Amino acid sequence: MTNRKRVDFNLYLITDRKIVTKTDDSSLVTGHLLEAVEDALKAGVKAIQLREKDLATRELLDVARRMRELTLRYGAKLFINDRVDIALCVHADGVHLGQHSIPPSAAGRVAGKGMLIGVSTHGLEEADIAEKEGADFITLGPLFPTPSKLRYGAPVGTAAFKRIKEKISLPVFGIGGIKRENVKEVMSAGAYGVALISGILGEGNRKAAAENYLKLLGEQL
Ligand code: TZP
Repeated sequence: MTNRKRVDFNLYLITDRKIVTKTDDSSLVTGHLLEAVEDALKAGVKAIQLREKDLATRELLDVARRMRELTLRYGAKLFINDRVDIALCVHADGVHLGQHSIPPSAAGRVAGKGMLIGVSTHGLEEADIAEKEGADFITLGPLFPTPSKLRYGAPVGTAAFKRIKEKISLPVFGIGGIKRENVKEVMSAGAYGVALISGILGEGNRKAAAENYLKLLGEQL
């Protein structure tokens, strides 16, 4: 089966519980995050990445289990950021690796062929390595300025797509500062899809926002 067949989504929603809820009460945080993700699933989003990097392992496992139940109910794929062990425990569809995670080749050995492997990249060199090491898809960015520039680095701009598309054949998702207004530019630059957090989870009406992105992406096919 080719990569393109397995990566059967073009909108990739990444979680950040801190933009969903302002509460510090940890017993409420998980509920708020699940509710927010469910709004997106109701709109038809088919891929979620659980990315809650600062949660303790037990808490992360608990959220991951509940996120697995939820995504299965809506027929959506679940990816776990960085933690192959958690991904395996909850029977996630995939793992999403960063540049400091174990490399895709090692993740593949642990997780087996069934698990999809996504990798975050910031440019051609990292994209090339990710492909050679067995990634199934990559994210590229930040493309545009994001609220937390320090955390994600300087924007690489959509011009980076051209160089990457010439060299590698993996599906590439644009990430970082994706808004309704720039989806067309990103897709025209050669993206397979878009990955985002605040464009959906930071909106008042999350379901409507997700529907809007799906519609925009449908128009780009
Ligand atoms: N990796 C690169 S930019 C980014 C990540 C996780 C954050 C994307 O957040 P937003 O709100 O969609 O710009």
